[in-house]
Amino acid sequence: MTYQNYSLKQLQQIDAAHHLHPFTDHKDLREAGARVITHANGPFIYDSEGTELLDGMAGLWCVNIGYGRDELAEAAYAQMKELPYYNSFFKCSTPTPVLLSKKLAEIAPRNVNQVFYGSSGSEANDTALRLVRHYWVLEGKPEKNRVISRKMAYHGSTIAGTSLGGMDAMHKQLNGAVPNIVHVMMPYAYELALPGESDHDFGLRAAKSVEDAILEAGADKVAAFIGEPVMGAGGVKIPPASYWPEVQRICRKYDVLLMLDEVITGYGRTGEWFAAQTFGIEADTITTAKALTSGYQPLSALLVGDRIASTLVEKGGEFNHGYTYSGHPVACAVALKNLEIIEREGLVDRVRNDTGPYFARALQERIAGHDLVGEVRSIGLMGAIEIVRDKATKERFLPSGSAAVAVRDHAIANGMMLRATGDTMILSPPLIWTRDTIDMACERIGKALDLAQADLRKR
Ligand code: PXG
Repeated sequence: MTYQNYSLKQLQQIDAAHHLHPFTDHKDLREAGARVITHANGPFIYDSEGTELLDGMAGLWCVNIGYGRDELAEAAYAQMKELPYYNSFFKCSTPTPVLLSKKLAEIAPRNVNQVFYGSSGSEANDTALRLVRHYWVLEGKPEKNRVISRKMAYHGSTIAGTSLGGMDAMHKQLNGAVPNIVHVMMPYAYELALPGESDHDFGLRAAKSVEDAILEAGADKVAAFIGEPVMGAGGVKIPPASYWPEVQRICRKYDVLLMLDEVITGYGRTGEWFAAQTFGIEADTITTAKALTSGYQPLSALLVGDRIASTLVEKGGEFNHGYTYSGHPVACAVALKNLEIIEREGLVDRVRNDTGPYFARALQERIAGHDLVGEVRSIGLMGAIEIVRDKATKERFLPSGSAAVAVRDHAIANGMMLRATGDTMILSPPLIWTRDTIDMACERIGKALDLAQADLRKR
């Protein structure tokens, strides 16, 4: 690779001069210089200086089968030689999206049998929003066009994704969202449950906020509810068991479509192929991306339930929507190989029966007791650690988010890549992690917590 002719300083200077990064303060970045990741293998990533880091984030919630898989590179190479690109517009198709769609219909919940492709989670959510609104137009109810989402939801960064999402900082910069999207409370018991309120009751109350929003707008005006089964970027917020069944009951009662965003939870993360299966949810659309290819190629798949798909077919007429790269043959070839590897290695079952429960126990037994930790929680291989100043009162350190950044910085210095979001550390490792890898991670995180605590005491 030609980058080897450049020093880290040179790469950082060129990066600062020419490369605008996502979700980045470019003034800060210029001062600090980017960390340049150059290669990776299995569960480890390496920077330009040769530092090895255990990747606790699977890239960005996506590299589920780990790094360095020759089989995926070979699948891409073979497909590029045979047919690098052809479109799937104008009654054309290519073989790999056809076969991938069949595979996805096999592993998806029973009521889901159709797939619409894009290149990112944001695009797939754009498709989902267009599709549910189009559905109600086809059903003769064009006024049923509002969507209910949740505060702190993350549904991507395009205008539709940002509008569906519930991140205040993003909405402020949007300065004018897609209309008719409202945001209700999130099912986050740690901060929002009332004193003495059980998890069960809190889950029902959070679900009730969905019903309240439907009633306020009028059921004949509400197209759909959208939610991440477990809120990811918002801080791995795992809803109480009572939440999803109640949300589903409410959606059915008022004939409101249920849209799941499984961009993070899809393809094994919660110990089933999809979190819809973990929580027993029957959804009308399921947005997926990321681990569909383990991040080796950009690809998203909007899984479309029978109710919407059959209306599209029965009513006919063109759905005026699609992307140049919808069903990209190379990305789909890579996805097929990725799903084959997940199956062959039994990674979903391993998360459900072995590493998921082991991860939960390890966080509980080795991290939860630390003075800085208010709560740990996990589902499958997806976890959160709440950083607090006072365990009993849940008081946070000020300024907000600073303690979690201190933990993260010490973690990275100790060979562990994990992320801070607000005052929460989040973990989403590759599904190839074993019990030994989990032990290694807990040891490094424990050390980072100790070192951060020493710093915070000095402040
Ligand atoms: N939905 C969900 C639930 C996501 O997590 C998207 C949609 C958008 O996908 P694309 O492929 O358009 O990025 C995501 C993406 C973070 C972080 O900081 C998370 C995401 C993206 C960027 C940063 O945790 N998730």
